[in-house]
Amino acid sequence: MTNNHKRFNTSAIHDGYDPSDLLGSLTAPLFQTSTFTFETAEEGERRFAGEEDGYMYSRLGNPTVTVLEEKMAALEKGERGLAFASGMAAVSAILVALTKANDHILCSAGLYGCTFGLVSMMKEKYNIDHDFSMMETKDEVRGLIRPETACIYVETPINPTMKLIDLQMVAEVAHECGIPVVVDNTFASPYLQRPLELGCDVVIHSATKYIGGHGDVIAGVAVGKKDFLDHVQMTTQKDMGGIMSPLDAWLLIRGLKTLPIRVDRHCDNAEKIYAKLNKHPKVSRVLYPDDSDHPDYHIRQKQMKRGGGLISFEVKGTKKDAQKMLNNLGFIKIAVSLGDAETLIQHPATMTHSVVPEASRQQMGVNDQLIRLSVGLEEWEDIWGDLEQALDQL
Ligand code: LCS
Repeated sequence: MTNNHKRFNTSAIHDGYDPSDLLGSLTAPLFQTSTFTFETAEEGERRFAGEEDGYMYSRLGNPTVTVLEEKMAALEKGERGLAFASGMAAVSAILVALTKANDHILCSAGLYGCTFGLVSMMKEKYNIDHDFSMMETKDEVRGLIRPETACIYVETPINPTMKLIDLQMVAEVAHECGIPVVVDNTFASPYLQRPLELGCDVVIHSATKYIGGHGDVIAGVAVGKKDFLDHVQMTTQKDMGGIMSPLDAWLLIRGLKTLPIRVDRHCDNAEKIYAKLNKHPKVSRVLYPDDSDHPDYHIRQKQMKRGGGLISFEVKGTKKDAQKMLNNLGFIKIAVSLGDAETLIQHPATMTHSVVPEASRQQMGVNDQLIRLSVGLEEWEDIWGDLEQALDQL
C-alpha cells in the first residue's frame, strides 16, 4: 500500500490508504470501535498468539490508527510508525523501552519542559542518570558516552532556543558505540527534516503541532525500525496504555494532507516576521535558524529544507516587559502549543519551561525576557502589524 517513491506532497495525500480496500471511500473511514469480533474462539486464539494478522482490541491496534502510522512511516522514511495519545506518551514509551535502572541518557542541552521533567523523574525513581550537551563536536559526544549509556536523545531545533544539532554527526558517533539516537522532530516536521535519512534510529513527534496543524488534537507518533516499534507496541505502549484514539488519527490523517503547503506558508511568514523583529528597537535578540548570522546556520543548510515556523526573541527589559508585550497583542493568541493556523505566542520561563528549575533554565538559555512565537497562516502583514503595535507600546 505504501509507495516510498512518491514525492513528499503526493505521499502526504496518498500513502497509507487505498480506497479500494474499503468500498471506495475516498477518505479513510473512522473505525470508532473499542473491540473487534472473532468468527470463532480459535480465530481469537490465533490472533492473540500472533499466528494470524487481524485486529483484536483498539489498544492493540485500530485500522484508522494504522493508516496514520503508515502515512507517518512513509513521510519519515521509516519502516513503521506507532501512534500515541500525546507527544509525551510517545517520548515516555520510547525512553522507558530503551532504558533500565542505572542506565544513562545523553540529552541535547535544551528539551521541552515535560521531557526534562521525565528524565528528571527517571533519575529520581530508577537512578537513570543523564547529561546535557550541545553536541557541537564528535569528541564532545564521545566524551559523554558511558558504558551504561542506553541512548542519545536529541531535540533539534531545540524548544524554545532554536539551537540546532548536527544529526548525522551525532548518529555516526552513537553507532561507533552501538547506541541508538532518538530525535524529537516536532519543531521541523518531516517536511523540513528527516532524521532517519541522516542515520538516526527513532523519530518522535508531538503530532499535536504541525502534523495535526489545526489545534484540535493532542497526539504523538514515533517512527523507526519495525522490530523496535513492534516491541514498543507490545510492551511499554500496550502495558502503559498511551494509545491514540481513532478520531484523533482521523483528524491527523486529514491534517497531514496539507502539511507541505502549510509548512511552506509558515516558513514564508516566519522569514518575513524574523526580518522585521530583527530591526525593532525594543527587541534585543532574535533566534531563528534561517539567518546566515545564526551560529547553526550551516546545520540548517545541511539538514533542514527551511527554517520552520517558530521564532524566539528577547525583549529589552524584564519579565514584566515580556508579559506586557503579550498582553498588548490583539488577534495573536497567548497560548502554548505551536504549528497551528493561528499565530500563538507564549512566555517559556513561566509556561512551557516553568517546570525546569531556574538554574537549568538559564543554562538552556531560557531567560525571563524570552518570548516564543509560533507564526501562523494569517497574512504576514497582519501578524507583523499586531506584533509591532505590541512592541511599540513597551
Ligand atoms: N516534544 C516537543 C518538542 C514539544 O514541544 C512538546 C509539547 C512535546 C514533545 C510533548 O507533546 P504533547 O504531549 O504536548 O503532544 N510542546 C508544547 C509546547 O511547546 N507548548 O505546549 C506544548
